[in-house]
Amino acid sequence: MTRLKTSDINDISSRLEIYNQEVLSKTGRTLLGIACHACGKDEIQMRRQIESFCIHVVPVTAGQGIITDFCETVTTILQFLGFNARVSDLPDTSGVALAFENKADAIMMADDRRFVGLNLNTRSVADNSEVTGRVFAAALDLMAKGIENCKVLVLGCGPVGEAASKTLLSLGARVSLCDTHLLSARFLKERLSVYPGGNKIIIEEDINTALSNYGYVMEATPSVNTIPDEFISDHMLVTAPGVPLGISKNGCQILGNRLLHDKLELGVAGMAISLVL
Ligand code: 2YH
Repeated sequence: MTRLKTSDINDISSRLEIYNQEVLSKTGRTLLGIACHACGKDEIQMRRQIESFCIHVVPVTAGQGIITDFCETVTTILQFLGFNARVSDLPDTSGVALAFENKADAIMMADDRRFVGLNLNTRSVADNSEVTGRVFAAALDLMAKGIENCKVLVLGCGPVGEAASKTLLSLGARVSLCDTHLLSARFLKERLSVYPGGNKIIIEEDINTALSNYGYVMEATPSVNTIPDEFISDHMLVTAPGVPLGISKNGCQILGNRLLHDKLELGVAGMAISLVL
């Protein structure tokens, strides 16, 4: 699991408007729009609800401790979307207590293993890995103008790839799995076999051969150079929640508008929307 660094996130806040426009031009929807699409929620109805939805973002000192700018950046993303969000004045247990005492609707907090949103009224939990997979799969659906019946290669069979695969199956895509650990792909295929379309999942054992055969790719690995430049075709569409990104700078230029990648924004948007009733 990748632990975010301050250098990964410290320009997110100042670039949110630019990123929102970029996302709009690539998918036809804003950050909020993609998050609503991923959660099956109506954007106009959501807009009305979120301004009164109060989220405390609680710093966590456990494990490797505070990441400078992490809570501030999460809060800025939430405020940009229209939520009533703030960084808690207190960390850890005291911050959680303060959120309850102040009647916040939700908390967001992360340690070294999990980044979660907790709805304090409904007890629902939004897990960053799960929601990120779901949101980037929904974004691929938008970029493809409908992913139904399309072959999609999911690179990485961890929690993000698993959630993405479930969403892609629910959208009617034909999912293929690829992971450097073949057993991870096999176990995931087994888990997904109970979902509609899950019995048709293919495991691709050789990533480079696979890349030549797919126009739609979900890059959900924590590795660099998973999609080498020479395997980027002119029609390939890629959504990439993986950190670090598995595509070179040159590869990003080749893909241009056919690549959607970020380290925090879409995941946080999806978590927040899935917390709202
Ligand atoms: O980056 C992380 C973990 N790798 C969780 C990722 C889940 N997809 N955690 C952030 C830690 C934040 C820190 N405790 C803080 O500043 O509060």
